[in-house]
Amino acid sequence: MDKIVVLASAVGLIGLIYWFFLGKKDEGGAVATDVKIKVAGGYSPALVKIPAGKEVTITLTRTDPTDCLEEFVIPDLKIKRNLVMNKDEVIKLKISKSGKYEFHCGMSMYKGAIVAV
Ligand SMILES: [Cu+2]
Repeated sequence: MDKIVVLASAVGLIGLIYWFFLGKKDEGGAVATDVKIKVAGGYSPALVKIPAGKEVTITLTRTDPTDCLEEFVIPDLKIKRNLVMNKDEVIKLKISKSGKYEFHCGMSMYKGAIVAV
């Protein structure tokens, strides 16, 4: 009987460890109000988490001369910005409704998303 209890708690603990480490990775990092995204051959990070209902600053820095990356679009928020090479573009926003807001370059080749939680 004791062995079963030990085994059950060991399995439970392993599950908890997996959940803790792997679960977090899937969510794309911690919730932040000051987000920096590098734009070069795509977006890094491509998935950012922000708190819903709070003012958030997103800073985009483009170091890739690819024409199409010049345009940055968040369709659901009606945001469209031109990213000048090596110059920070600051977007301030407040998303009241939690959810996933996708963004992409001018021709939707590169994609990412903002998740408001
Ligand atoms: Cu593109």
